Amino acid sequence: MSTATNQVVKAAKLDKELLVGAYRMVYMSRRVDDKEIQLKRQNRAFFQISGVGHETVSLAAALHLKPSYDWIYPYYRDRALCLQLGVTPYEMFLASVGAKDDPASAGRQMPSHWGSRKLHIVSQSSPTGTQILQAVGAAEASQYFALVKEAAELATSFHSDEVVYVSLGDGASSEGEFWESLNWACGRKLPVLYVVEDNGYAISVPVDVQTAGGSISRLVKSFPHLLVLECDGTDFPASYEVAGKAVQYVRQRKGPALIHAHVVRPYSHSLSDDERLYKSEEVRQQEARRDPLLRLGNLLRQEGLASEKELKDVEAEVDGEIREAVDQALAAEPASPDTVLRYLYSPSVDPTSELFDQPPKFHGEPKTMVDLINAALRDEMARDPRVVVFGEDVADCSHEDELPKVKGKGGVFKVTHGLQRHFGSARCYNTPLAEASIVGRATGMATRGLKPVVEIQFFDYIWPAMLQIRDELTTMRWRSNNTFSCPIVIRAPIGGYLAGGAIYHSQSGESIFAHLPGLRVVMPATALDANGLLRTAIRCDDPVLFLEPKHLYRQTHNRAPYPGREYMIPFGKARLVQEGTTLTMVTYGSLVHRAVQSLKTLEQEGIQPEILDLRSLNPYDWELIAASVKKTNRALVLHEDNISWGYGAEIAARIADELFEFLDAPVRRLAGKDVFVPYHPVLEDAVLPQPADIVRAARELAAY
Ligand SMILES: Cc1ncc(C[n+]2csc(CCOP(=O)(O)OP(=O)(O)O)c2C)c(N)n1
Repeated sequence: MSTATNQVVKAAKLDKELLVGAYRMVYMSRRVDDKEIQLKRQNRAFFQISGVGHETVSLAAALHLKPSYDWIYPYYRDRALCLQLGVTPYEMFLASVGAKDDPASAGRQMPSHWGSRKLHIVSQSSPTGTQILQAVGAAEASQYFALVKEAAELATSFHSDEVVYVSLGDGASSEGEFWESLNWACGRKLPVLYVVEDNGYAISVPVDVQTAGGSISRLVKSFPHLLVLECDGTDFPASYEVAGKAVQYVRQRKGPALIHAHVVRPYSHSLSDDERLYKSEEVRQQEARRDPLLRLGNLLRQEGLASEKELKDVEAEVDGEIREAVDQALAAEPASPDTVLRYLYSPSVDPTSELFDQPPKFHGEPKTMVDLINAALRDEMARDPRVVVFGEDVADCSHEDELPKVKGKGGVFKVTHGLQRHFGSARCYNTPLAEASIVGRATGMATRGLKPVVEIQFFDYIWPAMLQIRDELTTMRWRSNNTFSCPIVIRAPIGGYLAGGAIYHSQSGESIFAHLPGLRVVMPATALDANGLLRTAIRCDDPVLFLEPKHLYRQTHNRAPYPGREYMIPFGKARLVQEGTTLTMVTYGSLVHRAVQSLKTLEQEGIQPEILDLRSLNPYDWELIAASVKKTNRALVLHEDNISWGYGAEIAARIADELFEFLDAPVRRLAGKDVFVPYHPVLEDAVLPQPADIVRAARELAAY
């Protein structure tokens, strides 16, 4: 043991009880890994990734955190942290074998993908680094609860000195989301404790190749308010001391802290990896000498804090506990195959139900879609203090001292205008130009019971948030077997027909999102529907992508008077725009009005189309589609998005499949061409479907 460590032991008054307890935990963590490796080799577990080499720093952090009080976003190496916080070896083995009673996921996720509602360990996924922005969101929720007392009163758990822990590997610190998270956490002085567990490798990539200069702590030192501490994470006393300082700094609300802990990874990356392929024997032996279990045992013996016998007794006791836990887990029932579809959506709040079918109580003059979306946001923010609005440019004016002197921005389309002025800067604010950050943080906030309604400025720029949407937002409830959820609303202006929008301000792409299980996708075509559907989106318990065809924002043809504070439209209910007998047009968004524009010509030719506006794309109103096609025997699916692999392909396939015997003609589709929306209006017109194209397609179908 080094003299430095010796001094730390003395200075920190690390007593025997603490150190022997730590040894017990590190040993337990190690043996659970060893046992799981054995189970994998016996084909009774199906994956293994270990926490070996990371145990002491992980444990040291846990010893300073409070279970069921602080919020924890660990990564897969944090077995020792989870054990210390209260996850049992039995529960870990339930995850190894994929048992029905596995509290983390009921057999849906790989082992070491931690999750415990009771202990505030938020369900973890596999993408490296996605947990970081969510942790920052959870810390932002903490700050929000401190500012908005009425929201705090509704929180399931809030403590003014709580800490949000998040860990990651050295490799994950290369993800852009890590840097986005630091920018906001430091800018807002959020209570986040980052632990970078640097084992020198990301699978086979060494840290000097991974990170400029080879040291993440050196790179982050200039972030304001960030306490940066570095330690040997295989040295328990050193790790314990550093973790104590960092947790205290965060509890005292001085800002976020980051511990850069140097650890080792002697068991290869996972059981699917063999590190001998890229690490020499010499390097491996150097690492083996830093084994945290070995070091802690040596410290105890050398300091005379525990005899060989005492340590052996501890080990024997743990071995017995593990044997019992594994036997029990092996006897546990696997999850039943008929549960696989369970918990994609909220089991308690059904947005397709009558509860969400509330009639309008009109008053005032007709208003545009922008006005009525704004009205719904105002109503919902007034109704529930947990509704919070953020995004790029959504506030009126970030600098509050300037606010009385200006009219206010309120979004590039003015949809959120006046919300900051009315509800205050805590409830409507601008955030950095970083879409993953917007969605990732919102996800973390929603996990803590807030209802973020965030704006992606243009649908064309939703892609940086795609990993958060596809791998986090949509999976959270399902992967945690309904123990965590994140019902946020993402509003995004979408589509073309505005002229001049070109490739990056006019695209559609809803089918990509409708394809994702776990996400509700809505696209209104009128001001009234936008108002009623947004209220449903905010009050429902599922994540919703709320797509606003921006071309329709200020059109006079779709205006309506304000329908009152309780007006709601259930999801999955189409609107019958026009009754007809010749053919059924199934459409939504900007093509609804274009379909209506085709009516005059078609009716002159004796063709009477029935027009359905789907309004919500997932779920969608199959009942009304089927009833209409059974009546008209012909179907034309219309949308603005590219035709190939588009939303219409699914609808057309289902009509062909389930209504074949009712059809007198093939199911036809008319949609945007398979190319990007160009800048010049003549070119844009050539790409997007026009009323004349609809007339032609309907005429051909009627004549078939
Ligand atoms: C976004 C993403 N890219 C790639 C992977 C595959 N992958 C899993 S772990 C890993 C290396 C992670 O290294 P590091 O962050 O240093 O953590 P360590 O495993 O070394 O503790 C990679 C590339 C992934 N899970 N997620």
